[in-house]
Amino acid sequence: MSGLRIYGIARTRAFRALWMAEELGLDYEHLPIEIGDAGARSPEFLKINPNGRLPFIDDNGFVLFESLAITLYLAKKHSLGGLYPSTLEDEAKAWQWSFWAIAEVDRGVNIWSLHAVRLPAAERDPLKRDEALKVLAKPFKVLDAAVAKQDFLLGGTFTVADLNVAAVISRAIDMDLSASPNLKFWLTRCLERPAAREAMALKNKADKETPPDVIRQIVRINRL
Ligand SMILES: N[C@@H](CCC(=O)N[C@@H](CS)C(=O)NCC(=O)O)C(=O)O
Repeated sequence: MSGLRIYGIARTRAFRALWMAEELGLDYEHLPIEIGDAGARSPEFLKINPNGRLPFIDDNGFVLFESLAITLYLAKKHSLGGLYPSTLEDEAKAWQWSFWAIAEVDRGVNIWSLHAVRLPAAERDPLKRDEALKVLAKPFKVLDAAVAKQDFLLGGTFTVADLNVAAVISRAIDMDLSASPNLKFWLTRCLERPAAREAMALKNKADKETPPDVIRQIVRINRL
């Protein structure tokens, strides 16, 4: 065992950390705890992550929260010059795309997936779904252009920049992406990687096993 523990059921943003751990071939422990009072907000886990949110990791006593900080940390620790760029400029680009994903598309994709796919059909709000699509249209054009002439965000090879952005928008794979064909091919390329498939299998299983009340709780807690 590498001493790395990843906390959070794979349906949550823990998926991002799991995908990275799989890319790196790490021998990690996955603790698939739930959101809310029975899980991340219980006194036991609030002691580790006072935010009460998922994911967080404990890497041999080093605790870290924020999903994309976790992926950047793991990539730099285990794959400097590989998944993690070795030049100052490419490192900055990886941060750029990671912050961009959180700021520009994370919430929109989440709202879209809840109101297009994950909530029971009768409880989906088409206005929220359509508004999310409007919010996503411009940033998706930016991403589409970024991968129009190169296979990956930093050039010819897959890096943590691709993993972070693709993981944040992974649920958009169920969207009609015909207006962003380059984005669609790039996202498919990223999600077809063996490590992504492993993590997606965990996520899909968790999705299937999630009761509607938990989905309702997600909508309520985060006002989505
Ligand atoms: N920016 C944080 C967001 C963490 C977050 O909101 N996690 C969700 C699960 S995907 C959560 O724990 N929600 C339940 C809650 O806030 O109680 C990250 O990327 O790690």
